[in-house]
Amino acid sequence: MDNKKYKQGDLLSKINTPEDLRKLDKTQLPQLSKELRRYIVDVVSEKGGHFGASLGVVELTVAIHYIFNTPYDQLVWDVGHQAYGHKILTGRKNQFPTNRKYKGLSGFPKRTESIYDTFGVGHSSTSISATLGMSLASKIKKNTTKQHIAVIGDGAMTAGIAFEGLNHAGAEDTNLLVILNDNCMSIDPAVGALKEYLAGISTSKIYNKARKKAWKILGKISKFGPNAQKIAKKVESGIKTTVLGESNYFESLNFRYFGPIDGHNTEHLTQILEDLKNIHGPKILHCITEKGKGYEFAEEGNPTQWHAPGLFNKETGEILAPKKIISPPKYQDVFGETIIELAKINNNIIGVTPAMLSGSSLDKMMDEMPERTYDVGIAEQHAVTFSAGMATQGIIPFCNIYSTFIQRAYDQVIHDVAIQNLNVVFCLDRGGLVGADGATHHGAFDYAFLRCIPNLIVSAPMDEHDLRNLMYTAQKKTRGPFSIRYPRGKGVRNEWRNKMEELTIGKAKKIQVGKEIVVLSIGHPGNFVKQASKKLEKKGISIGHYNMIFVKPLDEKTLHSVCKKYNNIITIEDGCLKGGFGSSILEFVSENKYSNQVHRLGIPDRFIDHGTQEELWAECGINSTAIIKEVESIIQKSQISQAG
Ligand SMILES: Cc1ncc(C[n+]2csc(CCOP(=O)(O)OP(=O)(O)O)c2C)c(N)n1
Repeated sequence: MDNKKYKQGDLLSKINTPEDLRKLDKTQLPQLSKELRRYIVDVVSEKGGHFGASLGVVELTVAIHYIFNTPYDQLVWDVGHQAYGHKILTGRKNQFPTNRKYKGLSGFPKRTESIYDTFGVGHSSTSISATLGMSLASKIKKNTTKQHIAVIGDGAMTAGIAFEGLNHAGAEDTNLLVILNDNCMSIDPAVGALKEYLAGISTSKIYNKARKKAWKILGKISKFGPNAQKIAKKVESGIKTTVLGESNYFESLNFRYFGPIDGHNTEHLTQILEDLKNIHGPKILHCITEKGKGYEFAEEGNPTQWHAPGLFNKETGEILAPKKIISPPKYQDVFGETIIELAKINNNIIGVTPAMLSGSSLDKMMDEMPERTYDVGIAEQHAVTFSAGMATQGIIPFCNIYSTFIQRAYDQVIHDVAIQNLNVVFCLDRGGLVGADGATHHGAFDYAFLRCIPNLIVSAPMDEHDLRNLMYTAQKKTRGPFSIRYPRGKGVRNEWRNKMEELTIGKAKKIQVGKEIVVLSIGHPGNFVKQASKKLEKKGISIGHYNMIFVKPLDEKTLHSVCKKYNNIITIEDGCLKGGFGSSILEFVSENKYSNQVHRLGIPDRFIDHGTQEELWAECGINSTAIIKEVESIIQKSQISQAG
């Protein structure tokens, strides 16, 4: 790992923990924020990672750690992609350049990494529930001094679980502060009615005028001693009922709503946070921030692009790998182009994404056919049931969800789609090991948790042509639920726009015939098998290979002939070994009383951290080297046993 030292600035260089930060004078906080921001720009431009969100919360991060007694006070970052400043201020400054690298810091807060990371995150919208849990635990322990703070974005606030947390928290008398970090953006522009509502509050002139006056009084409430609570309540309800009426969303859930305030003003932020410390019960502080704040190219550019821009030239703002179709293309782009092609010939097709418009490349369809493309917010459960509703009316939704995020909607897949045998096409992007996002984001479990669901077709393409053919097949006739799972990153073909053809459901493709050993692959690892067999051929070893395409239904006819022809079957999948594709082959062999040896390659039974996909595949034994090793070991063992 390269050990380049990054400049830290006079103040930042002296800060290792929030305790050091608290020794600063309040007037030094803007300078510290500047240095922190510059350090993030310097490192992320050269090392990659999430970007705009962390820059947007620099002042908020400094203010929270300055005012609250972390780690005693419990701070939870929602999603955690914006927590780089937090990591740097909480003992990980010098390791920050290893962020998201193999064996380096995780890109998200992680309990095993730091005592300041109170809750592991990565998937969104958990912060309110988790913090409420912590605050009620404090109550059970009769601890009335501990503060519990959730920082959640306006995008994350669109998820059902965030509402569930608010709903519960509003009915509990605990010491909970929710800081709503409102930058009007998810990864793509925020969507939905809540966005309109928040924009309404933020721009209401009468409200803001009244609020400013009220804050002047509220700023002094801590000096009112025992009467502080009463006075604060009076002032707030004064402005809220006159200006917002009874309709304040958060107030109606029994939260006390403060704001909106400028989330980039450390003086104001620290003053308000100090005041809020003295107000008991569930409260929400609405902060307005700007994604990419303080880095002119991000401020002026496209915030979606600056969410996670990859490497860039910090002086010129040039993004080194701009988003365009490359060759071979990314699987997501093949999906994004193909759905448009299909939607042009089939009027019933629509596209659905829960907040991953550009990540799934469904933004292409949104540009071309906005009336047939739905970004429903960070709401995977809703995306699935909404698609189910559409399907009852003969529409064919292509519901694109990252493999890891469909875990959120498991019941909806079973209850709302599969039981009713509805024709929803699940396009599961980022299947398998995804790389730098790590354990929270690997799409490791989908084969295992989908293949046990009746009615559901479970498939995975080996390359771009398979993907296009599967998409074509899924909409060609009504077949019930159909899942197509593909990996993060590039495919393998420069010429990928084949003339699409209908596949036979549950039919494997024979790639080559071999002698003793056959490899059954599902999905993109089939390409590793191709590489391995070329190398093995040079050593005079010939292996059979089938690209199974379908995990369910399995191609039983092919499997019977495979079991009769080959003694040794190697299975390979970029998915968990427990219960996955290889397990389905073991079941087949056992249930049909064959005596083949089945050797499974795939993700072992533990959570895999972050790194490049290549590093992680190597760690798990999902690559051509692992296949060659397995083949040679089988040969060696069988020769030994033959000799014996
Ligand atoms: C359940 C889930 N779905 C999707 C994502 C992908 N994702 C990561 S960050 C993000 C946007 C979050 O927006 P917001 O909370 O407003 O934070 P911001 O980036 O604007 O600061 C999304 C959709 C996720 N992490 N978790």
